[in-house]
This record gives sequence, structure tokens and C-alpha cells, in this order.
Amino acid sequence: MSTDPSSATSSHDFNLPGSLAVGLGPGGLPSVTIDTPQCAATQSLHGATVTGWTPAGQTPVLFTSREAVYQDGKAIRGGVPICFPWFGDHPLDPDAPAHGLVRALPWQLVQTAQGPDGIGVHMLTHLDQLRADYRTTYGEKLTLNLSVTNTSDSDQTFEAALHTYFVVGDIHRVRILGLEHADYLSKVEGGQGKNQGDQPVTFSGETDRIYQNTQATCVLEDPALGRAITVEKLGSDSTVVWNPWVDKSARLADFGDDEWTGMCCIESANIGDHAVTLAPGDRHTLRVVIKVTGLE
Ligand code: TA6
Repeated sequence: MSTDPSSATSSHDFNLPGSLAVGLGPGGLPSVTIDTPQCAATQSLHGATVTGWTPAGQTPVLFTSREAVYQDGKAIRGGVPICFPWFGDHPLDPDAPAHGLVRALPWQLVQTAQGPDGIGVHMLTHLDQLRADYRTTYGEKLTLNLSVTNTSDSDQTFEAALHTYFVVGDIHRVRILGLEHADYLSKVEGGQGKNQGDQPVTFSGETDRIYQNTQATCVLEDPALGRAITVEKLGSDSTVVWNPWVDKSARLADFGDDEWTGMCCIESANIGDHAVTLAPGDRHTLRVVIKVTGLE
């Protein structure tokens, strides 16, 4: 186990020989690379963004765009960007960045460790009144724990999302199970309130939905790749489903025009009515466990 916050700049303090190395990733940004018998993974200190996870015997599970930009002040297009302390556009400030501040900022690497479920990595960042600790575990499963602590002397309210991009073989053929009968806001229909009904989520156009009051595990069925990805969550009451489809893909400078066919986002979140309010000193954890299974 390596823990030496005072020398966060010294990668030597965090390396786990044969399992984990700290170095410079794309754009010269510091990043952590993991390579074990259970999985291969990468996590940038930039936004603490998990940029890759491939369990042994599988093809990559997390999507990152070939056009992704790796530079300070810009969110990485793919992997698991952390939306915090707000989701989407800032409610009051039109000049504020979408999806909060922390996904485009450098985080501090606090600790790396070998554990029973794989390699653990702990990163943190401080905002004025809130501290975010992000503990990820890389093994046969990918576990993400975003813990937010109120470090101020008054109540604080925040939104959060683990904005996970998944690789799919063909978006036209995937189904997402678990959101049946859930209410959602459809952003491509002016935020209209709708209900999923008894059918799985499928994709036939730009899809941008905030499912509310759902704690359900989602299963992303991918017949083209012959696998299913299970997204289990705890401490999250919102789930966002997104695919930009043709026109939005063409408008995104850091996303290939044709990449929409090979990805979709399932985001575990707390948004809007499910924003979290913490009393001074209190902590809230949003936990996600991702694993790959065969198709039933
Ligand atoms: O999670 C879906 C969403 O809110 C979409 O509306 C789309 O904007 C996506 O996030 C990506 O947002 P970004 O700011 O990373 O381009």
C-alpha cells in the first residue's frame, strides 16, 4: 500500500510494482495505469476520470472518443467523467461550465493499494464547502465510490453524476433493462415528463433522458458484442441515458461523427429533486459497481 499525500508529485510513492504505475498519459496529463491478471485500466488525475477498464478476457468496456481532448479546463470525452457539484447547465450562471467544475480540474492522488477485490485508487479534490473523495477499485468488477463531505458550517446542496460511457457493438441493437415503469424527463422533447412503460430502453434517435426516483440496477444487453454489462448503484436516485445520434455527434468537436453507433451512456446520479443536502460534517456516497456478464 502506498500513501504519502505530502509527496503527491512523486509517482514513485504510489507505484505498485507489477500492478500499477503512475506516469504521463495523453496530453501529458498525469495518470494511473493498472495491469493485473484481473483487468487493465487507466485513470487520469485530470478530473479523476477513469478512462479505461477492460476485464481479463474481454474487449474494452468504457468508451473514449478518438477525438477526446486532454488538457486543463476541458473534460475528457469518455470514460467516467464526474459531474459535480451540479449536473447539466448551472441553474443560475450561464457562463459556468456544464456538469460542474471538477471533471476538468486536476485531482490529488492520495493512495494506491492492493486489496481483496483488486487495485484501489483514492483521489480527492476540494471545493469551497465540499470535499470529494473518489475511491475506485479495479478488478473483475469496476467499483466507483464518490464520497462528498460538507466541510463548511452550513447546509450544502449538490448534484452529482458518474457520467459513464460504455462501448457497444451496435447502438441499434442494444437494450437497457431495469428502467421499466420509471418516470423520466426527455431533454430531446423539451424536458417533457414521460414514463418508460413496460419495455426496455432502446435507441432509434438522439436519446437524452433523466430517469428519476430509480435505484434500479441497469443491464446493458449488447448482442453485437455478445455480452451484457451490469450497472449496479447505491446512493443514487437518478439514472441518465444518453446517445447523441447523428446530428449532435456532428456538433461535438471532441467526438467522431460516426462514433455514436458504438457507445451509450448510463449515468448513476442525483439530479434535480434528488439533489443531496448535507449538514455540516455529513458525508454522502454514490457507489457504482460495473461488471460484464454473458447474454442470457
Ligand atoms: O448526460 C447527458 C448530457 O447531459 C447530454 O445532454 C450531453 O450534453 C452530455 O451530457 C454530454 O455533455 P458534455 O458537457 O460532456 O458535452
